[in-house]
Amino acid sequence: MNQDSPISGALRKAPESFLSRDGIRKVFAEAKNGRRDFIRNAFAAAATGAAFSGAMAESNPVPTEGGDPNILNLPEHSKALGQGVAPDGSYGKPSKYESDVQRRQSPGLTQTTQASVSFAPLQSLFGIVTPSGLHFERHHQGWWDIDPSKHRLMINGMVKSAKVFTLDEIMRLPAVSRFHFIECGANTAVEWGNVAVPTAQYTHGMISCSEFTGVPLITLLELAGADLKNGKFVLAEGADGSSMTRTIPLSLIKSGEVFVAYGQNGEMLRPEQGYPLRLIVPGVQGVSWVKYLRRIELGDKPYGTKDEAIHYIDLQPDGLERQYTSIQECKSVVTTPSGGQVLLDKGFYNITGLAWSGRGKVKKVDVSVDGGRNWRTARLETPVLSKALTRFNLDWVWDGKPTIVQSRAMDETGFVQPTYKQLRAVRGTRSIYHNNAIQSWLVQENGEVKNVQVA
Ligand SMILES: Nc1nc2c(c(=O)[nH]1)N[C@H]1C(S)=C(S)[C@@H](COP(=O)(O)O)O[C@H]1N2
Ligand SMILES: [Mo]
Repeated sequence: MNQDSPISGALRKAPESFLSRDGIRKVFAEAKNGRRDFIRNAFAAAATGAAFSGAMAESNPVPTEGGDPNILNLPEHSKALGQGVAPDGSYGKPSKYESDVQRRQSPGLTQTTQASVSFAPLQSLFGIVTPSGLHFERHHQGWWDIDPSKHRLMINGMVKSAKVFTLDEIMRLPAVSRFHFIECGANTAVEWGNVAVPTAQYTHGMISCSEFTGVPLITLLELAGADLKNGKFVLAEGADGSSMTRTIPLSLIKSGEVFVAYGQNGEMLRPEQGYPLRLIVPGVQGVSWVKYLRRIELGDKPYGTKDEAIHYIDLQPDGLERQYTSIQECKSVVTTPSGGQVLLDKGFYNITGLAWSGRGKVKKVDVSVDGGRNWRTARLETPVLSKALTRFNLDWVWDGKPTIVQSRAMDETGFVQPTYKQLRAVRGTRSIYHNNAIQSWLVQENGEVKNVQVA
């Protein structure tokens, strides 16, 4: 995170004034007033008989009589020679005008020696793929940039002979490339307590979607001579200090869905995402996607490791814990308009957002622009892929009055995303994880959008 950013500074010092609200408002206001200011300036100049001054004169050598100088004047970039290709051996970067599209840390979360979560800026993204540099992060014991030549993956347990693979050996095997979302079980957690964090980045930004490339885990198990008849579960273990260990049912692995990835969006995994090897467990909560994967053990019962006993379990109304709730249920969020954004004026807007389900494809997304009284079906953008983010869009004409915007997704199993009231009726009020309730954004009369909770 950019330590010099005034936005992040404000964030750390004054959580209540949270982020880009002001920045966004300023940008929108400038866009809106640009034309008016120009006309005003043009009139002022005409009245004093003076030429346009400073930068204005530079960019407006031709009298424009109130027209848009951005169209009337040929810009510098249309007249002169542009820059050459990026320096030899360089790696491309986004436009400098996009520099505030960043991962962000939440001032609301406990930070011990270092931050352990960063959120993806969902409100600024398009389509379904998360740029690798903006992928959310969750590190239980910090991240590492591991030397791939020294990294090893061991397959042991109920196998003929334990086998150790180097990365080169794994990359020789038949590969698959698939788009999948990864969502932390703690995504949207603070909303259980109606904390109402200000932006979609903080409410839903512990999700990302990439095209991952790697080798099905079943291939590696077969190469080690695994006892696939008597084996029931595998233990996946990471090589970082957290020794992240998770139990995964062999049935998921036998389907060929689970794979060991080295690729992400066309290049090698990012270090923050587990370079050089991570487990991809489509539809299952993020914690099972073990990063820096170093060992797979085949066994005949769940391992019940520390990470499974104390994390990612939900206390139910009856006092019992809900455990091994690993599938991420159907969920969606409107990303525009969303908290922290400001609508320019009444009129037309493209409502857009993301929907997903850990059980397969998203079948339908309905959107309400009146707090849930009426629903219209949104257009699903293609491709609609299983256990991947799905983009939806809907035409909307805002009448300028305060209103609440929501989305409600349904997946191919027929499961419909619940309201908070429905979810709490089943889960009570003591859950931390696995919140997939309908998100509400209040559009205020002045155009500012706020996070609100509707029961
Ligand atoms: N080895 C290892 N694997 C891990 C973790 C970790 O801390 N160490 N964090 C888990 C959790 S809780 C989540 S939500 C995801 C986060 O993946 P990301 O950082 O690539 O977004 O990785 C999972 N795998
Ligand atoms: Mo997580």
